[in-house]
Amino acid sequence: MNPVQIWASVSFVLDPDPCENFPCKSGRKCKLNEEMEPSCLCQEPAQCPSENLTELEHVCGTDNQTYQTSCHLFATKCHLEGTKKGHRLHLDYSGPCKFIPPCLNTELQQFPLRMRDWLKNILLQLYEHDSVTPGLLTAKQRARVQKLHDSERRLHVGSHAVELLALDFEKNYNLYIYPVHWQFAQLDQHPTDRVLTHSELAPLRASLVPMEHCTSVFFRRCDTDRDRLLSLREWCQCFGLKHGKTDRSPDCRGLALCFPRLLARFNFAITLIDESHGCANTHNHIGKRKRNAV
Ligand SMILES: [Ca+2]
Ligand SMILES: [Ca+2]
Repeated sequence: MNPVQIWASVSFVLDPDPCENFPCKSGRKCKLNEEMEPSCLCQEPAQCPSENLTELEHVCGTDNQTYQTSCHLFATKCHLEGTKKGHRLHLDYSGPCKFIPPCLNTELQQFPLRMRDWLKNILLQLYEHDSVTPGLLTAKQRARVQKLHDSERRLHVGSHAVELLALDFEKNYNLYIYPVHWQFAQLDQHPTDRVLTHSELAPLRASLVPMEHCTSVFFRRCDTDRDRLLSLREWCQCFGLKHGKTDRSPDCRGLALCFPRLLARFNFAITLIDESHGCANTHNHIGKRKRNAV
């Protein structure tokens, strides 16, 4: 190799791709212009991965159209930028579009009861997996969940009538505080400011809507000041936590990566946590859905 070749190969090593550390919003890809400067341009939907897809990767848009993947949806949205249609197009929920039945008032009242219990069970599952594969929880989180895990009073995982869930919340109120705060912290990461934007809430909402038809109405009602943001206070009030218990700092950790793969139904829970993100795969049958509970 002559000196010029050596210089050229060294330069190549020293000059990383400018696009490498140039993040783009969903639906856009980094491209270099003639001056070799990076910028984010709309991705072509046809260039999104489209082989070996399963229904799990399909998403339903707010235009009630099924898109092969979220990449296809956001690429389409990007190309519609500046139009009313583009402004209104969002990811509504995971999976192909389907009929979502209206949420009855009785169902809406029961929703937080079942969701609180589900959050508690998700944390307990993480705790058990963390005992086998450490790293899922921080030491502080582990200490908090251990109290919950070791509590003799706690309602064990199972299929419970809403009346029992309500009674348990009254009796063991303190056991539900941390799971509610923990879930908020998982979502509040872009940025971590004690407020959830539509896109921060999306991983939870999009996964739950196809299985829990009250999800959208529930979160819409939580936003009591109607500023399209969910503050920690609104979140806690929505889950029935008392005033004065909503200012404790949630214990935050980067488990958000796991979250988009987490699918669950409150009374018949399945969690799928992608191993590629450093989490374990979990399948847990929490209990059959009680027909009289919905
Ligand atoms: Ca936030
Ligand atoms: Ca609000």
